Amino acid sequence: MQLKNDLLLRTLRGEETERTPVWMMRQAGRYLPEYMKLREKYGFFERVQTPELAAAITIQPIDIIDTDAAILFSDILVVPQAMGLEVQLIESKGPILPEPVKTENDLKRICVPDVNERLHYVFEAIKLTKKELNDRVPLIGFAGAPWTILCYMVQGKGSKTFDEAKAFCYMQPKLAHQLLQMITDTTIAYLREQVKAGVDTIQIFDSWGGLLSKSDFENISLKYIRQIVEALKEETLVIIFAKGAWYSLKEMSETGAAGLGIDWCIEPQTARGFAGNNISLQGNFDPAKLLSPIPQIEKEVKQMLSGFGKKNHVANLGHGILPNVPVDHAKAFVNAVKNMQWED
Ligand code: 1CP
Repeated sequence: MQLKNDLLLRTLRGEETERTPVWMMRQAGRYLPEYMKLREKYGFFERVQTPELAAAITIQPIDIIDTDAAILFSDILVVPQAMGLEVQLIESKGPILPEPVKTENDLKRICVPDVNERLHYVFEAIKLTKKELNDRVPLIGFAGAPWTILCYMVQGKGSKTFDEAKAFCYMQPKLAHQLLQMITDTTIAYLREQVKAGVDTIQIFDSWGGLLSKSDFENISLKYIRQIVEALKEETLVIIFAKGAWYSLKEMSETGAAGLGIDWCIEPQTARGFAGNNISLQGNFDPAKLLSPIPQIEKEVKQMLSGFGKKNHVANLGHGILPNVPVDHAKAFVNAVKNMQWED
């Protein structure tokens, strides 16, 4: 079936489009009252593992905010869960992995699973979402980058620095690379099945990539992201979002990815200079700026779009939307992108 709105896919292919496509990272989530209603009734993993609930939550922002793409409601932590680690989600506190990986013995507790056995609910949610979206907009699948997944598997919880995860990589490099390779192999199989189930494009979230120096990012993160892109680039369009890792945009642009996400700490022109002209850039509105008055949002969206130019840009935030953003501010952001008047 032909998508009614394929602006995102055409932009990622490098084609010229009528206007800039727009979606928001974490657009299915806590700032939406409709999400909060389901959150009161069902636990986090119940929402993730029940295809009907995951599909309904995925489609909420399409109905309410009218973004140009849907992103599957799931979480990057379903991968460590499928590999054999317990993952809990504590309300308003975030994820906890009570038995993190610290030693060689711990590594024996985890495996590269059969994704069809352990993550079938994701593929069912994708099929159902595609059906219910009825070709309105493309569906984005995703996974965490191996380094970001290792952060949680080793640290056992969220962190500002992920110092224990870093120490694990620096002090036990052989073990760290074994773990990174296991995550990579699982992720490749997982994303392949997402594509088979019907996602139109995929994003790799390396939320903690920017915590590493350039050389560590290359060795611990990009090396594995490259394997994932290599394995999938013939089958789908791949977006890499490595938050804060602006210093490696050039190297990321050479992986075969179709798009690169950037955050608000780099200017569009500077990012373009690093990434070259043959790739789309995605971003980079400061999520906290959605808290400012609507006229201010509208003004800054115009500035952002002018900075990126008409072609090869997917408008987005520079990281996930915050839970305290008013819904009409999120709408104003999306509408400002849609209503952009270019002066030729
Ligand atoms: O209702 C709740 O309180 C749960 C909050 C929540 C939500 C809505 C979590 C727990 N995960 C999600 C969904 C989610 N997670 C999506 C859905 C699709 C979307 O609308 O975008 C996606 C893409 C993710 C990906 C994810 N999970 C990332 C990468 C993106 C990012 O924001 O950097 C990360 C780092 C996670 C881990 C995670 N899961 C949940 C939380 C609160 C966190 C972050 C924990 C931390 O701060 O370390």
